[in-house]
Amino acid sequence: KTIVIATKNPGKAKEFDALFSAAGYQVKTLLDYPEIPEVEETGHTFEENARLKAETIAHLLNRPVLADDSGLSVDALNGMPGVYSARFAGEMKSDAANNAKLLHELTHVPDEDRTAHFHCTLVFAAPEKNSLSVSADWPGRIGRIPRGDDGFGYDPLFIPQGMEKTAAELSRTEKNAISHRGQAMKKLQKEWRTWLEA
Ligand code: ITT
Ligand code: NA
Repeated sequence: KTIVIATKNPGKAKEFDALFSAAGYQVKTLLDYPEIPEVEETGHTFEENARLKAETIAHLLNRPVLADDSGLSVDALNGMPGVYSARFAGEMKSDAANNAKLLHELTHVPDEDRTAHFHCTLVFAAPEKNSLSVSADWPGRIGRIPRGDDGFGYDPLFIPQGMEKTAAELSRTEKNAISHRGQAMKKLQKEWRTWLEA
């Protein structure tokens, strides 16, 4: 039993691996389907982009596909980078460059104004079915120095609410238990097997 995750981001894929392998499913990603063309993220919301990725690729592969569109919204930046999180510093998509740009933009922002949240929307699409969609947020604040080697993306700068550690200092299990993606998966978990196996 296989579920295709419509992502080329290995950091995301690893988090889904843990979540689906517990249910006896094997996770594949777009890295296993090099023939699938890039789906341009032309939407203005996480929901639109996740739906676009999931439904386009489910149609191309004629099998169930889960897409994740996620990002970081920083209050002092009016919600940026938001849906532009992956390409904040440019199309080259380096996590280090994105983190450096974020720190630079927040240089003069005091600690109490560095609040932010991660958002995750998951859309599960399958041939002949209406897609399932769930979302969740993870509140926190942006630190001043990157810390930690686990996780991916903005994790070394994101300090979850009520914690001192950054998200990159949490183990994958600890992060999944509380993150935007973990919470969205928990919502999906209530519905996806009945939906998929019906
Ligand atoms: P795919 O479209 O191939 O899935 P992507 O990285 O382009 O990969 P998104 O458009 O959803 O995916 O961008 C999400 C970006 O938001 C991601 O590149 C990170 O920079 C950031 N992000 C999302 N979830 C995160 C998390 O759990 N920890 C740290 N950063 C995260
Ligand atoms: Na993206």
